[in-house]
Amino acid sequence: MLQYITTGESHGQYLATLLEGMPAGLGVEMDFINGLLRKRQGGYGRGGRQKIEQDQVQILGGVVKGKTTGAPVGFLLVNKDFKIESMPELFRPRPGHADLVGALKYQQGIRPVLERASARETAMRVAVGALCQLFLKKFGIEVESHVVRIGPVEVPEEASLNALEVRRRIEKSDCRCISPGKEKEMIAAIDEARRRKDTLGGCFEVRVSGVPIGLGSYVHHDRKLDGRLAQHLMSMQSVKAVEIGHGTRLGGVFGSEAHDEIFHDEKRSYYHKTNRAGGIEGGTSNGEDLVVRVTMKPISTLGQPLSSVNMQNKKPEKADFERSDHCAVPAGSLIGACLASFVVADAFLEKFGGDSIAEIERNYQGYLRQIREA
Ligand code: EPS
Repeated sequence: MLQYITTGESHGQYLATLLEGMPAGLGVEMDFINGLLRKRQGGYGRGGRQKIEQDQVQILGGVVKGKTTGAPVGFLLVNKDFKIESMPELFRPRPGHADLVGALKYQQGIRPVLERASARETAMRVAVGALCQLFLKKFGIEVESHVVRIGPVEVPEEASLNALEVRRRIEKSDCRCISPGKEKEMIAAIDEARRRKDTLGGCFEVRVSGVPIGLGSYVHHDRKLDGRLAQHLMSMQSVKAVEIGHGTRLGGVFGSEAHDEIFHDEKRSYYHKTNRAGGIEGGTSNGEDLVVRVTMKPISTLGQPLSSVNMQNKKPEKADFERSDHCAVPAGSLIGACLASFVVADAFLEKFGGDSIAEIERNYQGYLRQIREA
């Protein structure tokens, strides 16, 4: 239903994207979209680039008088640090980066590879995800994320938090962490990485509240909600693992400890008291919050580079180093929430789709009645 394609290089003149499939009649709050873009640039552990850029998008089409028209929505972001044409070529690929595979596969130098593999591309995905969040809000669905691990520092799980509570708890946190005590430890861990000229990865959790029963499918492999979330989140730079609900933990417990028992009362209809499934059973949302945990590896650009090979003479040399971040997990968590927003908006449109918000609203209310009466 929804599709987007991004273009642009990290140090190119622009980043841009085209989002297709957003229905007509959605109010587009530019302050909200640009607010998320600014937040993406923050987070403890970011490097020098974010002091240069002040990411803001303008809309090129698909929006008239502040509302979507149903036509593709175009976003444009102008890079201040536009210098791609004059940047030096690199010859020593960084282990863990796309440098080596990209240079060999596309038969070109490393520079064009890293310019496109750069996580700066996620600015466009945030613009898309922010619009999807505005769409979801119309139907009472909220998406938020928080950092649950940076390197060795882990935040104890608080299973009952909904997306709005997470938002309130991370509002003033540089690490997007719900625990001020743990945030101090995270900051110390990132400082230690910086001191060692090293980097740190971690894990974040995305929570989506207000999701109706029935998004996704148990019938079609490519419409399964968990599969779609995994694909989109895994496509984010540095992501190495995506877990739905208790995820890998479920491999180590009895079935009786793994599943969420079913209850019913007049007011709530069917519900669960636990949410180990992360809100998805049989590839389909079950009415509980969606809970997705995403693990990011440490950034591969190291101030103390690992061994590599000079691609000009094939001699062993240390990998190239360029200005980078020490830890991007806080920024990654915000991006992850945007990617999840895209997937949920897409699944929502698949189920209740129409050309306008008003038409979708009618479809949605009819379905909610059907579920209540079941
Ligand atoms: C990145 C390298 C750094 C990061 C960048 C991702 O950029 P630069 O080389 O300009 O210092 O800051 O991330 C962003 C610019 C961003 O906006 O997220 C890389 O090599 O992937």
